[in-house]
Formats: sequence, structure tokens, C-alpha cells
Amino acid sequence: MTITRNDFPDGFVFGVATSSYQIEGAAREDGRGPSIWDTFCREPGRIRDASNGDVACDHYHRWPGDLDLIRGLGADAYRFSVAWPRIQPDGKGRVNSAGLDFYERLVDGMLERGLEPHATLYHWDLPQALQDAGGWVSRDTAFHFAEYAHVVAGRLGDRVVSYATLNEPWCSSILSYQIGEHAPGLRDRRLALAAAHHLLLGHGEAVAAMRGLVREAGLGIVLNLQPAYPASDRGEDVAAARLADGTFNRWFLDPLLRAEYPEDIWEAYGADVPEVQPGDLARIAQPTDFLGVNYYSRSVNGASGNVRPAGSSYTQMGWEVYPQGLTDLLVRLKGDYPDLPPLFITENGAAYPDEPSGDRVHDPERVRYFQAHLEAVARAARQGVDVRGYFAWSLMDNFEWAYGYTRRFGLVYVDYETQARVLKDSARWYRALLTGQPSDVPVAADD
Ligand code: PNW
Repeated sequence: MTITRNDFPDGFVFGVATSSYQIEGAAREDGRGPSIWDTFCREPGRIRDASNGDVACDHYHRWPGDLDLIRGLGADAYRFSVAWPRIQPDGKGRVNSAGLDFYERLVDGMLERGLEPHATLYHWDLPQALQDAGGWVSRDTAFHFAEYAHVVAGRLGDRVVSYATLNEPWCSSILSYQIGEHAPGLRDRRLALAAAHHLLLGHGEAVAAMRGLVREAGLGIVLNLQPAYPASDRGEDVAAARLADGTFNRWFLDPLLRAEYPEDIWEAYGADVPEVQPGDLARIAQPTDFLGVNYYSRSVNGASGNVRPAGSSYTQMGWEVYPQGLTDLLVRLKGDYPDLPPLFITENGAAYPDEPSGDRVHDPERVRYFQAHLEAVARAARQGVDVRGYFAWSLMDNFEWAYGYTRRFGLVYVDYETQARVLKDSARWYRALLTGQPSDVPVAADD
């Protein structure tokens, strides 16, 4: 049995997602300033294949063809991100109108093709000038972010259907300032928690700055959430899962949706907790119109670390394929957060080592991944969760951060020598779902 649009609520939006640094290239064109990823990629050992986003998918020049591709898939919507250093090359003050012009052309191009524009304002490409002043560890960055958000919303306004302030603040704080895997590559928990607080504050400030400039019901944030399961029902495993859930999920959800940091984790962080000024939590928790959820996998937690369940399958990232985790997560959000706004799945997808064969790219694992996760979303909707859309990550293969070009998440295969785009079987399958037309792509049966 294959799913159809009828399995989803009325008006449910299907789309594809990308982000600026991962696809645009044109890193030095039309007045774009350097970002922390330009810097990070040039530090030896940071990126697996020593690559960078200078060219990436050359989307900056190829965007009309790329929008045609999206339209051709039958998508309703496209989630893209705006590169802050194109808009404000120094991160504050002077506005580069050529940068705004690009996103205006892109948004108008979507509207001409009947695609809903869904913008993300910060998908990790912080202007380097702001990093030089401390990056997100500096409280000032939150206010610079709000100024930038105001500039973008002032130009694009209500042509954009939704604005997400931040993509995955866990990644731009913990992964970037504590784990050191993403730019700026630091390893200090105290700095990471300060960064996380200022990111959340920046979200609140940006929402306040944009209200009135954008459509009603158009403001939100995107979190990467990973449900944490205990390896067994032993007390210490349950405690490990609760800790993982707290640091990964509740540390961001609770300030946004309850105006408080989770007490157990605050305790566990000891002297590393951030300085919270009066009024910060009210600012952070001001009502928004949607919550974007990025879901890739779950964690399974034991007292002595993470466990990889035997019998599960894993993507090329080493992430367990666990569709039921998405249903569980969505149902849990509804249960735990009375003020939960409507949800969108803003990313979901999988990396596999794709190879063209003739003029096709066969990616049966990815087809199966999408099918199973879309079924998981439909199940949550049937259980009463208000989920209104789904964006596949990603439209096309692109620069996968610390993995460079060694991981392919696309529905569309990119040949980086020629920049040719080839629909993978997963794209053909998705197109069949979205258009209701038949597809020639077989789908493996459920277990
Ligand atoms: C997300 N983790 O990143 C991002 O939003 C995308 O830009 C990225 O391409 C995609 O997922 C695939 O990786 C994540 O370590 C990176 O848990 C790392 C993690 C989660 C999300």
C-alpha cells in the first residue's frame, strides 16, 4: 500500500528544502561578505573532503532551472534560507541591496511558478565580522540578528508565506561551540550555553521586529528534535534517556514554549549555565505561529552511552532509520506543551551513496525512508496532532557541512563536475505522490 495525499489533512503542504551555504556558491559575488563557514572550511581538517561552498550547486546562477525542477515535482512549497552576509556583509549596519535583490528575484520566481516561499533567516552562515566580535557568545549578536530580520522582512514582506528565524539552534550552539564539529569549531560547554541563550533571545527579538511586516501566522522557529529512548527499563538507562532528551530537546523547547529552562538540566550544567537577564524568557517565549520540526533519527540511551539497536538499518550518516520516532515525537509535543503552535516537518531525509546508472539514479532505501516517515506523519495527524506540512531534505545533493560533498541527501542527484541535475527514483516517487500520477518506481513492502 502506498500513501496518497488523501492520507493527510486538508491543505497539508508538501515541499522540499535547502539552505543558502549548502547550495548557492557565488561566495564572493554581488557584495556578499565572508561567513563563518567560509573561514571554517579553510581550516585544515575541518571538512572531510577539504571542500567548501564556494561553488556548491551554483544555485545562485541556476535558480530559475532549480525552481522549475521543484515545480516539476508537483511541490506546493519551497523552504530556502537567506544568507545574512549577502544582506549585511559586516553583519550589522550597511545593507547590500544586491543581496536583497537576489532573494526578491527568487521569491518572485517561486510565486510565478505557484510555489509558496518559506524562508529561514539563519541557517548557520553568520557574517564573519560578527564572529570576530564573539559570535553568538556575545549578547549583541541577538540584537544584530533582529536588525537583519527586520531588513529582510521589510523587503520581502508578505510575499513570503512563512519566516523561520533560526534553523536548529542546537547545531549552531552545542555542535558548533561545544562539540566543535561545526563553525566556529570551539569546544567549551560554557560558551555553547551562552550561544544557545543568545540564539533563543535573537529569535525572540527577531519575532518582535518582524511582526507587522509579514503575513499573519507567518512566524516561527525550526528545531532539530531527536526523541530519546532508554536502552532498557532499568533506572539508569531511563535516567540517561531523560538527560539526553533534556540537553537535546527540552533545553530549546521549554524556554520557547514554557518560558523556562528545564530544572534538571540546569542543575546538571552546574556553573556552565548562561546568564539570563530579566525579561529574556518572556521575550523568547512570545507566541509564534508555527514550530518547524527537523527529524532524522532517534537516540537510544544506556547508562554507559548510546546504543545502536541490532536489526535496525542505518543511513550513510550512521543514523538509525526509525520512522515511529517521528510519530512518537509529534504526539509527545502535543501532550507536553499546551501552548504548542501548529507544526511543520521542515526537514526529513536520508543520505545514501548514490551512483547514476545510465540516465537513472536508483535509491530504493531513500524511497523507503520517505514513504515510512510520511506514513509516520500521517499517523500522528490521525492521532490529533496539528501538523500542516512536510518538507523533504533536500531538493538536491549539496554541501553537507563537515562531510563536504561526501554525503548525498538529494531527491535530485547533482554531478558536481557538470552541475547536471538528475532526478533520483526518490524524486520520481515523491512526484507521483504529489501529483497523483503513476510512477515507475517500486516501493519495498513494509516489514
Ligand atoms: C540538519 N546532528 O543538520 C541541517 O538543517 C541541514 O542543513 C543538514 O544538511 C541536514 O540536517 C542533514 O545533516 C544536522 O548531529 C546536522 O544531530 C547534524 C545533526 C542534526 C542535524
